[in-house]
Amino acid sequence: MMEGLLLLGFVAVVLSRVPDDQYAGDKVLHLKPENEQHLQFIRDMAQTVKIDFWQPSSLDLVTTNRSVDFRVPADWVSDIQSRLEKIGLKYNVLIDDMKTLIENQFDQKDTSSTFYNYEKYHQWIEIESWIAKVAIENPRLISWFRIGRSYEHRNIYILRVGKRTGVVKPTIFMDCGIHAREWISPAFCQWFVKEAVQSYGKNCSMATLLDNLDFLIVPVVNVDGYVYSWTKDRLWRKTRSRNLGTNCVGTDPNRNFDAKWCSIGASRNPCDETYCGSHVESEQEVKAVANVIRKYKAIKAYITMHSYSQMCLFPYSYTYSLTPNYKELNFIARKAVMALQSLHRTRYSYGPGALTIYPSAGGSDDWAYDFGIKYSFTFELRDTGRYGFLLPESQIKPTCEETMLAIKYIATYVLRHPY
Ligand code: 0X9
Ligand code: ZN
Ligand code: ZN
Repeated sequence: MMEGLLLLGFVAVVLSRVPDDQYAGDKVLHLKPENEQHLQFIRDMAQTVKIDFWQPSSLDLVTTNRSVDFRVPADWVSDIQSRLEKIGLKYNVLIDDMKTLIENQFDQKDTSSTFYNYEKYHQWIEIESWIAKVAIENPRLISWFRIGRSYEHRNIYILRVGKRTGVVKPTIFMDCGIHAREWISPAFCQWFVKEAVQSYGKNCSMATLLDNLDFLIVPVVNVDGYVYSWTKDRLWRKTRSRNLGTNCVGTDPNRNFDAKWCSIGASRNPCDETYCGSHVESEQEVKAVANVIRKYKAIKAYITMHSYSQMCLFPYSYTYSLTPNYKELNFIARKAVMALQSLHRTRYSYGPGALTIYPSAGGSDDWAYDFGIKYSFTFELRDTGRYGFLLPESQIKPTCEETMLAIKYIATYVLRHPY
């Protein structure tokens, strides 16, 4: 079975790209509402045209001092543009043609390397065989387990990365790919593992971390959604579980954790992007992650990778209240962001989720924190909207390089502050 896995991933994979005219001519507009009439227009549009918020912020967050990005379907573009001009609502065209952008995220030049190309986005079957291969080739540093199965019966894997010492070490849990379309996130988890194995023995700071800590890494949590974002809809966010009484598919895994579930910034409508699910941990993928965290008693930090907006967030998101260790979390986030910025001057903001991005319940970071993991962070990786979820492959390397600095800062901090 293992051999089959390895073979599958390392033959050239023919991409089944998205259906031909999907997203052709769709634009993303950046709106700056200035008065109540503008706000009302945005609310009406969201209702009637089913314009998508480019980011999953909710309608009640649209205010006059906050700009908002909308994806407008091609056949509505001219109508909406003229109506925007009529009411004097200022806007920029953030993305001129979604389809072109979707195609352009893939690097044209073929830079296939002998082992594995970490500067490309990879389909799930490639990532799956990479997981097996990287573990088998680095037995003293890596072991791998299956932590569960997805709704569509795919395996969900975890890699344990760290020097085997025979004693229980403080552990940092990191997951990627909770949201399907945020492709830079799984790419970062893979990059992190690559850095760990390549720099062990060479790079002193990484060796210190791996000698004294374990990392538990889930490269892709929402595997079904990830596959769907490659084959059917590049902008898919949720899981692929079926919902009773509707044709709308999927639950937002980051609204499905047991953290003041569905109380704020989440929807009870299965057709919405932020559907919280039929009950807490209704999603097998969410249950798999939560079960591992419940089982491993040594987890001292939880880190989850998302995109986009360039932020380092920490609890809470389900309430505006600050955590008891707010000062410490804010200090760590500030330092992590400073480390990140030192490489390519990429600017990140940081703070509690509710105040920094938007209030929303049922997220993994809040759940991990309330479970007792006091160092809990959500990263929103590059960029700030130019490409959004469609970040070109040419940005994988700089994004991952700078993010490594933030993660290494947090890991070093955790090592020096045992609890
Ligand atoms: O809304 C989310 O789930 C995250 N943003 S994203 O654009 N990647 O979807 C932010 C999560 C912040 N944390 C919590 N809401 N708990
Ligand atoms: Zn996300
Ligand atoms: Zn660089």
